Amino acid sequence: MLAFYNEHHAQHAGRHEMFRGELVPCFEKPERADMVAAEFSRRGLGRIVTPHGVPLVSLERIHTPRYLHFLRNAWNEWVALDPANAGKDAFPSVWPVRTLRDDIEPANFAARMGLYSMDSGTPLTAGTWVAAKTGADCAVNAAHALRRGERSTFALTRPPGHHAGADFFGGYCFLNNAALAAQHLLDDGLERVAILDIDYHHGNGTQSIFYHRRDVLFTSIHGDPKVEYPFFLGHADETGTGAGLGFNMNLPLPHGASANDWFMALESACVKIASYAPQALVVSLGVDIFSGDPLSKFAVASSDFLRIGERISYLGLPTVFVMEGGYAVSELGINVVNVLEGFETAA
Ligand code: SP5
Ligand code: ZN
Repeated sequence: MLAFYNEHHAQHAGRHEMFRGELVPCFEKPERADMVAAEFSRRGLGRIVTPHGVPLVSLERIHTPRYLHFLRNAWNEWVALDPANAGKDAFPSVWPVRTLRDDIEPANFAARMGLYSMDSGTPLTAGTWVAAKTGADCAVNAAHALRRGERSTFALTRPPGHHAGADFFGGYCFLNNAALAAQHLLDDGLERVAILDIDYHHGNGTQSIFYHRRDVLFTSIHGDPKVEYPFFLGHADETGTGAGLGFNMNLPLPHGASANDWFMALESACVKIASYAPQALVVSLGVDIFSGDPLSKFAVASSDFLRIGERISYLGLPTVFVMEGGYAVSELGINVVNVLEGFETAA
């Protein structure tokens, strides 16, 4: 399996995130990718290569130009407000919720932070743009390599991507790597691509990007949004709209769901994917479903991740794995690479 990795991910290193009225250390940190790269190499699963930089027009296939413009310049604007800001992470504090207008872009920086975000748990830092862009490069390169004949590829990226929408960041995500990979596969000639999102949190950004489309099937297994982040999307009755009706499947599970509950949901997702007959699969590979994860409440064991990879492999599809969440850092490499090894062994 060919893996794409860029050391610039480490330039996105938030100091803190907002949680229950306090700033706590970020869960989403550079060591995460280092752990996965080390384990991938240790098991000899394949080569790790540096991606080529993709043009901004590739990102504009998924993200709006005004959002990309904002993201690229946000840190400079933040520091321009006050040179002392260079030592602090930037957070949003005001949002255009129902009844407020989001069609006029404010001049004020804090207002634009709110316009282009969904939560206060996602710090924007000096290196955020570079890290997110080189991460997106990994995802697009991984999709491209699949079209050149690889059976499976791995975008070893952070920050993650599946909460990011066409024009907003949040949930530690800035650019939607899985959506960019899926779109690249379509732009390179495929007609139907399926996405399987196994991160503990619903991939609200990915769902929203493809909700009205039938050329991408989105399937997701996640904590029930009645009790879990991102709270405002991910219910079972969200099945797509317009031409996209029937091409979105959510499988929410309650807190405390067992590995068996989870594998039953995976079976439903795989049946749906097989019936769609896609030409390729993109897996949003979050391993925060792990029993030891500090953010989540499912009970999937490290050894179960091998079985997850096996089941995905039986779909028999060219597959791009894109790294998402997973915050039990010392087990992160083992859990992610177990999925990849299970896939490769069954292939
Ligand atoms: C990609 C991804 O997995 N994003 C997850 C974003 C979750 N943000 C909400 C975090 C809530 C923090 N809860 C702290 C619990 C400490 N015991
Ligand atoms: Zn997650």
